[in-house]
Amino acid sequence: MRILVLGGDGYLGWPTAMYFSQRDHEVAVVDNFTRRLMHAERGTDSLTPIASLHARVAAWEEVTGRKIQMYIGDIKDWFFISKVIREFQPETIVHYGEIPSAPYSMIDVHHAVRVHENNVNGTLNVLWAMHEFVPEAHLIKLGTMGEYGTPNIDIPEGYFEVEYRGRKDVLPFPKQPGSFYHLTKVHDSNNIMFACKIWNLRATDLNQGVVYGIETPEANLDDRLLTRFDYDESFGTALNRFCVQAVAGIPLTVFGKGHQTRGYLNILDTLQCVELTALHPPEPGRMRVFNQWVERFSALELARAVKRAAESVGLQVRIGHYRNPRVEAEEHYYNPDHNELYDLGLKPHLLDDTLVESVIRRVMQYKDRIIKQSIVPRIYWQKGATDEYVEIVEYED
Ligand code: NAD
Ligand code: USQ
Repeated sequence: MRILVLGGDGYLGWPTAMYFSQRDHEVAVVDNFTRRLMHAERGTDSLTPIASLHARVAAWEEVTGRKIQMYIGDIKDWFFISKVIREFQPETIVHYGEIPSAPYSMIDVHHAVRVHENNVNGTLNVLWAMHEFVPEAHLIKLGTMGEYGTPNIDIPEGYFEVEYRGRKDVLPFPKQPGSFYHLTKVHDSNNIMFACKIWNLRATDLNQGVVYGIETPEANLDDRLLTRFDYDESFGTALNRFCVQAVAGIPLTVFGKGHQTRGYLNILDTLQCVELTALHPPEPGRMRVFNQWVERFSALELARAVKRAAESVGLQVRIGHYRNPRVEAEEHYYNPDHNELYDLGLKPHLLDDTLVESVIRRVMQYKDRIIKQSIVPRIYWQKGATDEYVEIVEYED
């Protein structure tokens, strides 16, 4: 299959490109290094030392004899992305190429607008380019479980049957996202749904939970192939951050009571889910939706899991309850479906089996690279950007 990975220099995009390349697919990546530039803007960096995309692609060829094509440019630029899609003629487009951070989108108006322009306009370009140049292709779009928010009822996979005033219909499940970033994903979903309907396109919206982990079999072939691993206040997701905090001796930053619950998955399962989705394309004309997560944890449960795992390798860990910088429900019901990918054959990796060996030990390997001042959050949902750090309200122990 010819597979185009948008955002192929990113945390998930680079491992995905290698994964498909290793399985004999013809792979090309697109990136404009937005993520690297945002780190430069915030004074932060990946924990893992990541090689340039050019060096990674060269190392991949050296180690495996396989080629990954590169297109450097901006998905927001119609002339660039339409040319790439016209030339490469992908059968599958895996679209990771967006700004993925909720806190970054909440810094101020400029960041909120930037994230909207980047994500929503980029995806619109991809849809138009598919319509014009590859109408048979399958778009696999990375959305987020955060599109749904935390309603007080079960969450289906995209659609549900509803009865209202005596009439029934199957409708998109209501969305109540929790940041301007999450809102861009809702706007994308609506645009994709509309494009599928009017142009008979083929698309799967993967509502992914929070991803953790560093290692994949392909990245483990050579350290030049490692993917990025972020832990800072803008780009670090909860579990990855907690692991770095445990190693750095900083109290784990549980926000508020810590009962906010989300779906999580190992990066290995992201790769599996995207592959299963690619191998089983949907019929054209209706956007398919999968909820992509494996295990459900509250922030506090995650912190306790990290504490247990880190203490098993001799680290001392404290859990701090920080004043919550976000506006979010700290106590809520959370029961989303996730059967579709299991029905296609997903074999999940579980947190307790992978945490020490494939995450904490790797973090320990790079502990000298930890930038401590970028760990504790300063981005507030209510007040906008501030230089004050969020303080610890109490310790868990
Ligand atoms: P990432 O920032 O590491 O990767 C995104 C890549 O896209 C970056 O390399 C960036 O430079 C590139 N990019 C962004 N805008 C671009 C543009 N306009 N033109 C060209 N390249 C552009 O993020 P990630 O963690 O790998 O996430 C990938 C996707 O998965 C995102 O859409 C994110 O919203 C979604 N997602 C991630 C997670 C997670 O926990 N990591 C969970 C759910 C959904
Ligand atoms: N949290 C803490 N402490 C921290 C960081 C986070 O308690 O130090 C809490 C947050 O308040 C939140 C939960 O943990 O309730 C998850 O936060 P997160 O930063 O791990 O994840 P989030 O901001 O939701 O975003 C991440 C990715 C994003 C993806 C999303 C999936 O950055 O790209 O879309 O996870 S989901 O959460 O399912 O929407």
